[in-house]
Amino acid sequence: MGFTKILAVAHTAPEKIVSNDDLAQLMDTSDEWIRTRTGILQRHIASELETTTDLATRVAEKLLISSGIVAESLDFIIVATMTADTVMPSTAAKVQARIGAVNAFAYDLTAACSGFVFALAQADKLIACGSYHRGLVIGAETMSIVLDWSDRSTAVLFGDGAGGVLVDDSGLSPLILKEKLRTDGSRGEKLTCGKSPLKMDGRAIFDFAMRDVTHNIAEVIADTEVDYFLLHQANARILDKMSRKLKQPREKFLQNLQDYGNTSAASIPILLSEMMAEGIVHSEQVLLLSGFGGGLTWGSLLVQI
Ligand code: 4VN
Repeated sequence: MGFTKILAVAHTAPEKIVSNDDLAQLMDTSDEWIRTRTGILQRHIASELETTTDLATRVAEKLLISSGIVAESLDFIIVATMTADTVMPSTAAKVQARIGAVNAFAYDLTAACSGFVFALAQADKLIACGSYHRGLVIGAETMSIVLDWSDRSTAVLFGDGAGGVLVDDSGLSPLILKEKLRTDGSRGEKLTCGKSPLKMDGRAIFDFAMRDVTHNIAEVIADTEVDYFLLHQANARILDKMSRKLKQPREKFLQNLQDYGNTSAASIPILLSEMMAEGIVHSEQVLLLSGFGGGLTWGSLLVQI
């Protein structure tokens, strides 16, 4: 009956790893180009049998095991994804069935790379309203399904994976100290996916991240001392430039995109889970989570986990 609290974090990725050199066999690119322009060294790619639902379910199972909570006690499941296996039923509904969360309502949230941030903000409000006490917030993607493998400007950037958190209402103080979620549908055409494979105006999205997202982060942090920045893992050069623009040490911008590429809605929860497992991120710290991408959507949460 208190504030939202993160009780468990978990992540997973397909076993198959594809290196930059592997990609250079398939298209006219090189490890040198990908590494220097993006910071990405490898990505995980789903096998033909592995779906977004499989990845999301694996995260859900890990969250239940590590928290010792039974599926029947969950009140909601939100899966942030832009690569649902089917539009209907939703990924979240399939996860609900697979884990036996018979008392949970479940739905997918589509906000591209901002999906996890939007979903966590929403879960916090579900808990704040007092009607729901426990739930899962998962970001899960098989970007490999929606890529144009003949387009070297996008195919090298993305990867597959899933991450998530189990939240309940046992917090003694607010999880979210400040938030600001944004959308500009008028620039939606700069990054599209759906009826045809993913297409991106790289220059426009890069500029959007540098201008609008940096401004949004600055607004949310104001003069708060932030321990770590967990930003959408799109491109290491973005993180370099943002740290300079925000006048924050680059070491505070956690990064794992070298191992995963851009996993869209999964990138922030995978990063959070890895950094907590390594003991770099822990409770009491103040974190800035920021997602940004298709829609265009963007948003930042200042959280104390
Ligand atoms: C946020 C961003 C990106 C993104 C945009 C451009 C870009 C990633 C363009 C220039 C190219 C290297 C790659 Cl900032 C994507 C998303 C979508 O999740 C969100 N890379 N690049 C070069 O020539 O250096």
